[in-house]
Amino acid sequence: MYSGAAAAAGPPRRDFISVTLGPEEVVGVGGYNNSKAWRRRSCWRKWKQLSRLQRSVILFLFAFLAVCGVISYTSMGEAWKSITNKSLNEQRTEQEIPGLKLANPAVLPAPQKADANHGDYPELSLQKPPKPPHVRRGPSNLQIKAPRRDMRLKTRHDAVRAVEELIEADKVEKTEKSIISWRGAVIEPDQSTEPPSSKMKEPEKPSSVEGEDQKEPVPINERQLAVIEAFRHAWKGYKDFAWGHDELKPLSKSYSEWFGLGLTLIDALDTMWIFGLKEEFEEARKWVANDLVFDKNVDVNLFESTIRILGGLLSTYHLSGDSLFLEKAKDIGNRLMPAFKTPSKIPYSDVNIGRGTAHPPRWTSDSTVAEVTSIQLEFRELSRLTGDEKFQKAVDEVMKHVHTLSGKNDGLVPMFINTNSGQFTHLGVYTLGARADSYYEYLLKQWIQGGKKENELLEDYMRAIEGVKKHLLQRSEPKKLTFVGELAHGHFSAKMDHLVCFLPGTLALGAHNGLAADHMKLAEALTETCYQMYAQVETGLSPEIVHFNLHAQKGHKDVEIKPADRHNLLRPETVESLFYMYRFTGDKKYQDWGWEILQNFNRYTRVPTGGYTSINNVQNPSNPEPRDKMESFFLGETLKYMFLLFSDDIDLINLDKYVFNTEAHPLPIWMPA
Ligand code: DMJ
Repeated sequence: MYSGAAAAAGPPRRDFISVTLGPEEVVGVGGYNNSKAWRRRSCWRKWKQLSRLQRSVILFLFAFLAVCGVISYTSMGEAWKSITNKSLNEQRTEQEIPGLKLANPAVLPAPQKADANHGDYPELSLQKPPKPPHVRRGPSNLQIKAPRRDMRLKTRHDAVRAVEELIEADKVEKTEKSIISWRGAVIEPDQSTEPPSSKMKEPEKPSSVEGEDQKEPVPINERQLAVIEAFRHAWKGYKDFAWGHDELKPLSKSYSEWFGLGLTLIDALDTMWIFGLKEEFEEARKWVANDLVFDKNVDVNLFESTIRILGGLLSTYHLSGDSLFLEKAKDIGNRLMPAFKTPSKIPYSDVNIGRGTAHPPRWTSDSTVAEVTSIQLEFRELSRLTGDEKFQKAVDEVMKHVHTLSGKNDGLVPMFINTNSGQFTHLGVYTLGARADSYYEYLLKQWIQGGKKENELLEDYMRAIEGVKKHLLQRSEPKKLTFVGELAHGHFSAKMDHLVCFLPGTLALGAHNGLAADHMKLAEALTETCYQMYAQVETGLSPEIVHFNLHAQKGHKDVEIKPADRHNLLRPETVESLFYMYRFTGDKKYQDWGWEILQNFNRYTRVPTGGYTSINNVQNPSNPEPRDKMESFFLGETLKYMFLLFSDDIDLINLDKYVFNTEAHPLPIWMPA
């Protein structure tokens, strides 16, 4: 049939004829017909009545509008996506850590440091940093998933199950495409930090915070879970019996006070962040916000409070982006400044942070060389963050002064320095152990922190390592272990503190940063030695000090231990070096050695009711004689380095972006612009 309306319009042109057959057309005949088909036909007719030109114009307009529509839809979609993502992220972070806002990445040009020495040191030619051969260049991300809150691992089996659960949960999250971690200890490539300039007006931003650009989380493995379990056990003891105090006494279920500043809690903050222990972190944060008061009439040791408290607060600020920690860091930093008011500008060892007075120890006007030269990373970073140059000025002056001092022996320094004269005292004794150790560590680390420009620091470091090689290295019998002894007025002693075991890690870090390749060889040999300081002992735990045998004797091992030296304080240095060595070589033996050490800590130092304890006798497995004290560095350093050692994620505190202070608190490297 044909349409009546078409007929009324006059004789249809041939091409106007349109015939549509179907039931709705039958229904519509003769009455009001608003059917789709009818409307379609009527429009078609009108269309056909238009001239060719009119039709072309209309078609062109339609096409134009369609193109515009497609373009604006795409860009609106993008904008909407980013708005919703952003607010989602913010909501989540707010829910997870109340009061914690995502901070902005710091992307600022890096001005030249005013006093940077750009002189040439031909003997210090840098090699290209070697690439870690093993570790897949994984997601540049620190966001391993936070373990479940209710996770209480009792057995190895539990640990395995927990890993499986994590992997399962990971899969679910991936499919939901809603991965957001509450932690974000990572510096994005474009989030460079800058060194303090001579102007230093604007306060700096934290180096690392969670961005919107989430990357794949790396699952925590079984050994890492075992470290988390150990941490939780230690934390339980601290929480139950020593909350807010300096150190746990796990056997007497009480605490000891050193400065009365919650030392363990502050030292452990960034460890909890890195481990993903959100609940514990939040609780500790509350304590910092409400109970941590520095306005106290108390004497604190400048070095210890700098590396543990100032360092801990600064790194926690960087990892979390929470300004509370920066405020507290500024407060303690200012209160420590009176220490530098000495005739020589070499700081006193002790400061009363309430009264603003400082003094040397009662028996001497000397300070320890390691102490006055191992506060620089923290004070320099405080200047960079606050824009107040006084902190950096004070500590730089110490380094410059020590650089020029006589009394060194091929770069090796004595152990004491006088705060009046500014001269070294007790000349002639050289060690890489107590009272000198971190001087060497901070030479290299400041150089790295400052973007490898301060050549005096590098020069002093390289000379010192040459000094170590020349005066302090020997090999033991029977295993021919390379060790670092001591020199006293020309006499070599085969004594080595456990503290010296920081050195292989530092050497490896230097080699990674382009320094001599033979430093890495030495690092490998010394790491083996430090491991043997554990392996050759009955409990598998190192004593505080060992003496190496220089001559082979039947039935004697390399390591000898004197009764006064056979305690173990849960120290970190060997595990620290294992961590660096694994990061840079990928050799799994370092992880296995660390695993053995963790198991021995669990076997001999773990207190069932919570916490770990130092022990008096590493040679007696049936009675290691617990000392009833858990040092804060067990949580701040030892367990943190264990966790990092067992990780295959090189971006879990990336060593090209962070430098650890001597208490294992990571601080950002000042990237060039
Ligand atoms: C820590 O406080 C620091 O590592 C320091 O540099 C040396 N002593 C302890 C750990 O052994």
